[in-house]
Amino acid sequence: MRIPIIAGNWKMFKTVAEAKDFATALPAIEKGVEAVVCVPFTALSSVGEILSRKNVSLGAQNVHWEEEGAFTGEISPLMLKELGVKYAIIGHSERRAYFNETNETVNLRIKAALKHGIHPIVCVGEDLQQRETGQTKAVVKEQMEAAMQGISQEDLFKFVIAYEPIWAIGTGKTSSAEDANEVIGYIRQLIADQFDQNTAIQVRIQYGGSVKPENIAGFMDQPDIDGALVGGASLKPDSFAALLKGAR
Ligand code: G2H
Repeated sequence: MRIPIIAGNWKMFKTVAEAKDFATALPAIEKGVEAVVCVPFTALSSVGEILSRKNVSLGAQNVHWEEEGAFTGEISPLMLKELGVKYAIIGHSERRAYFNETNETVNLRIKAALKHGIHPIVCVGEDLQQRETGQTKAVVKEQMEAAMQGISQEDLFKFVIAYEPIWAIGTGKTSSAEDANEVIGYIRQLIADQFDQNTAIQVRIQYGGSVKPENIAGFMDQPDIDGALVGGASLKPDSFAALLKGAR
């Protein structure tokens, strides 16, 4: 039985004061769905406790693979752990596109997160040109195989995968729920190929890309979709609460 998981990805939005306002205004989350908010690093220490009182887990948007060192501008898994971070988004398409994130560094970051008890939310997905030229499955296969490189079955259970077609991110365009389910079913097959069917049916896989309260139910109705990674619509407490309601 996979518990649905809705993760907000605030990206580079909200000052500490705004993050606290959000956390304070959010109603307590009822059972039946797991809620996560991945906030900017600056807000982690101020909102973690307020969110935990509302049954919402704290997430980060990236993590480096070393515990410390001369890596200006990066954040270490030790630092995140100290602040109570439970999840970290790894390999978001914006990191891949603008900050030279590769399948190899994604794998390194995943391993570092797991070593420190942080659950990776691993993002995969194709761009528009890849979709239009029929490469969706090949792209996702390469990303998934690299992400799972050297990962034990026990650690794979700690993964959350987010399938985010890049052309649907922040554009208002969504993949149809059926198309998203087909790719997510394929991701499950890739996990089965690497491990086994029993492992594949236990891993939670989200859809991401312009998810909002009005369309969440359609995705959640699909058999292979276990939740959503949500950007824009996670920024307001009432909208985030509505997403959680729609996912139960
Ligand atoms: C995809 C998503 C969150 P949005 O990036 O990861 O953002 O919901 O704004 O499309």
